[in-house]
Amino acid sequence: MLLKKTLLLAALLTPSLFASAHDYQVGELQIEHPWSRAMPPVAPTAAAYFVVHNKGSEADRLLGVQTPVAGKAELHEHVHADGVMKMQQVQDVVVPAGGEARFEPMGYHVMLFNLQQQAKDGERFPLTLTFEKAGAIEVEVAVQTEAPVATAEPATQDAAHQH
Ligand SMILES: [Cu+2]
Repeated sequence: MLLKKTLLLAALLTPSLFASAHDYQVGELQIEHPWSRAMPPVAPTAAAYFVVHNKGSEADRLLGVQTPVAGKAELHEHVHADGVMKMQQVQDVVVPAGGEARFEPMGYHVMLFNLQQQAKDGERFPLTLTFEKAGAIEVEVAVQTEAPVATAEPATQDAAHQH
């Protein structure tokens, strides 16, 4: 009886506790665990995050993003201006040779506007990333309530802004 209960509990908890990391490969680039924080149904926008690793010897650039679930998708960064945090659009984001570009809370992010509807925890939606050299790749963005462990705590706010 107790065993049954334990197994059921484990089954219920598994999806959120061990949300599987997923990643994608395009050319020399690896896109690690695209995710988005679950938002209230009425929220007009959402943000998507991931890490792009570049194993190549040349820098690449993320030029743009597209998704069928939003009317508009932009590349954004957070900046300090007069002691206030705000975000603004950027035209592209460099992925240095042998390095990475991190899209994470309080840093670079993909901003989604005019959502047809908010995705729920556990759902996924497609996002196409277009790179200057590696080309385009469609990834699935996992919607979750918590930030993945790797990106949950940027060392400090300042460190998160040294892009
Ligand atoms: Cu933004």
